[in-house]
Amino acid sequence: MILQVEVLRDLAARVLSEERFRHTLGVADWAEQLAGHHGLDPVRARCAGLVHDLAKEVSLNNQLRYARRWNLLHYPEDEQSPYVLHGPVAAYWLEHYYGLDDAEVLAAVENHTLGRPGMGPLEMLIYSADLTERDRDFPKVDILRQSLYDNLEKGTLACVEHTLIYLRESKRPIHPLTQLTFDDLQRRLNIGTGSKNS
Ligand code: DGI
Ligand code: FE
Ligand code: FE
Repeated sequence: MILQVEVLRDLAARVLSEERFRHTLGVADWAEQLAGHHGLDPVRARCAGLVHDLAKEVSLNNQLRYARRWNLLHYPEDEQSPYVLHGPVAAYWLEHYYGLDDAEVLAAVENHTLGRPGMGPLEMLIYSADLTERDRDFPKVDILRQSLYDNLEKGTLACVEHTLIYLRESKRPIHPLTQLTFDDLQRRLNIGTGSKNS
């Protein structure tokens, strides 16, 4: 499949509820805008935004079934919190059933919920745009938006930190990848600053 905005938009419109599609357009617009600002490819950013939640409305049972069949389970937490699986399931689906062959877009879809250590710019962009698109409304969201505009890496670190705090406060289990992503971004940002923590 060629990376074509119209095709992916139609696919998302067909698969998703109205509400989820609206969120999807919010992520696509914001990711595209941030990409342009930071010198990244806006078309890839828009495409990844359009399909990031493609598997979100598949029942959790079926997500688990697909994840088992396609060997997408890597941590015990994946089965304990199966709502973290919709990114990997969507990426597998897009690659193997729709022939999407853009590795960066696939990785951005795969890792948009938990991140991973060593995230590339498009992965950071989609992870962060997902949390801060125009319909998201929580006290710190404008600070996160500004931070992402100023510096994508620092802004993403702030987004992961926000997720960690939210999970702790709501007493939900923290997936190891979320913590690893946070540690990795912190370490990367410390390199070259002379910090003794690096
Ligand atoms: O699919 P969206 O709702 O647009 O957003 P998302 O893909 O970021 O999923 C958000 C959900 O994922 C939200 O309920 C919090 C959850 N989540 C993110 N990181 C972790 C997590 N849940 C657990 N248990 N552990 C995590 O580390
Ligand atoms: Fe999602
Ligand atoms: Fe989303």
